[in-house]
Amino acid sequence: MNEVAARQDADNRTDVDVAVIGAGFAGLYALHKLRNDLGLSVQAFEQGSDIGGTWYWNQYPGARSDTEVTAYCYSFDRDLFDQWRWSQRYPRQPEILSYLAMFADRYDLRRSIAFDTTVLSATFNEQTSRWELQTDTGDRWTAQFLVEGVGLLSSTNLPAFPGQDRFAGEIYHTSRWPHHPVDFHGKRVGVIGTGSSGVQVITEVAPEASHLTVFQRTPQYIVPAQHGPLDPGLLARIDAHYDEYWRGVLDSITAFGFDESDVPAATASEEEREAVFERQWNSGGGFQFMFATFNDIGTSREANNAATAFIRRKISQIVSDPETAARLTPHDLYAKRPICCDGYYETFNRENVSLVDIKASPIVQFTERGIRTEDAEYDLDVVIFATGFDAVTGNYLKIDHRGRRGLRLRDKWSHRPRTHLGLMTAGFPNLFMIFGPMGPFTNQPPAHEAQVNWIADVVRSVRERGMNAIEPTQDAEDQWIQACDQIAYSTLFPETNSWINGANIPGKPITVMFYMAGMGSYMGQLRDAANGGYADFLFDKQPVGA
Ligand code: NA7
Repeated sequence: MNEVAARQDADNRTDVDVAVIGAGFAGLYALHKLRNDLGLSVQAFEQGSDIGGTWYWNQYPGARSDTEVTAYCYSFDRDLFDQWRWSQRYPRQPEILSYLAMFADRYDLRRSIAFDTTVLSATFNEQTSRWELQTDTGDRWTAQFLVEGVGLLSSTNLPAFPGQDRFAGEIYHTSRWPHHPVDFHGKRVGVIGTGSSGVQVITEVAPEASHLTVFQRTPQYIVPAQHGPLDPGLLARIDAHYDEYWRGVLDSITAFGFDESDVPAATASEEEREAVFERQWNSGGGFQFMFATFNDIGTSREANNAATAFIRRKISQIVSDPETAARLTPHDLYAKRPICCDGYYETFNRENVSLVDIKASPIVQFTERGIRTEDAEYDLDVVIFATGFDAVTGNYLKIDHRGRRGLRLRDKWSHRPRTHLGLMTAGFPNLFMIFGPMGPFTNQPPAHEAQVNWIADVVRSVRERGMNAIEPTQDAEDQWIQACDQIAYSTLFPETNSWINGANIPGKPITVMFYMAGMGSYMGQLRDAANGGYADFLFDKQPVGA
């Protein structure tokens, strides 16, 4: 379809139909769908100097997807899927970035993206029913629809330790990694953080550094990825049943593309459980370990205990020094975002790697020479922060959103984020959040695609009805939040602290932030909303307040 051109208004602002924020997996697809399929005028804004989002920023050594790549890609274009050949099961960051670059070129997306541009504020004008955007480059735009793909895990958490400025060495954060190689040869490296990013960077840097000191606050359950070539059998199955494969992805709980278990652990004997866990350990994958072994690891204490006991035994078998093994061993529930990484525990058998328990002996300060904890000082040349993100809400709240009657999103969400379907929030008409708070807890690319397709249908519907705006009713939003809470509290996830519930950021409200009933159920909710004629939404013909 031919796209509509942008217009310049009397106040020197550029008017478009849709503004998209973010040029990662989500934003790129939104730009393609709305501009190339719907023929709308679309302008995208991206903070980075190039496309990629997460894969642009997270260029740290060892960065790779831990979703099997056949489900970590776009599905809507069969030719694209067939033409692009992934090299391995869990591709490294450069390969994923190349894939996204190819995608941007294939659909001629770059010309509609303003790079090095941060959207500072988005204000809904009730007289015109349009969003007015202010960027850090001084440009002003207006758009009828605002679609944000700003990243679930993009707003960096960089703790400030006393004395950090005095440190004479280099400091990096995994998610703001420089776009040039960093040499660790002969260097004493410290890593703070042992989440998904930490375990990848630790495993990769250990063989290079002269010494690696890992500052661990909370140990995590880490299973092998069993990285390797793509399974030709899986590729052949997808090739023969392409649509069925993707239907299966969207019908599943995790949207990861593997067969999820329907067997409760309680129905298996101890020997059977052991055999199932061992098989999964050997075939790899974090989400697989949680969801392909039994169907109740995340909901039943007994099943959870069986899984954690197995992983604890593995740690003690792999790690030769019993004291180090004990420090690496978690004792809480297995109810965080599951992690996989090859060779992680083995890394602690290296002569040049040591583990510091900073819960027992917290970091007191940085010195000129390194890090001082309560009971020791560590001389370092490089410190890598792998301390994660102000996840889920962080990037939304960085933009000063103002909805109806000047309502600020920061105020509306001061106690917790509130959305309907994880996509829209009452009082902020025509604002769509891709993978926004209270959305599904799943593999992202298939979920992005489903959500953007839904958004495109809504946009079409608003226009076909001759309306100006749409937003969820307060009632629908309240019910969605209630449902999300009910579902989450029927699982074990709220019982552990992590970025999933906001507990990783001091002062952030600890609350449910996901719809945890699975992708299949979520797809049903999206379908119901559309098939019901968006009965839970208010359409607006007149500009609000006119
Ligand atoms: P995570 O999973 O949030 O991990 C962050 C790690 O950093 C974790 O071990 C934290 O310990 C640690 N951390 C955070 N703040 C501090 C301070 N102030 N002092 C010491 N240690 C700290 O982030 P990742 O980047 O690894 O992964 C995030 C997601 O990105 C991942 O789940 C994938 O979905 C992709 P804690 O556990 O809080 O004690």
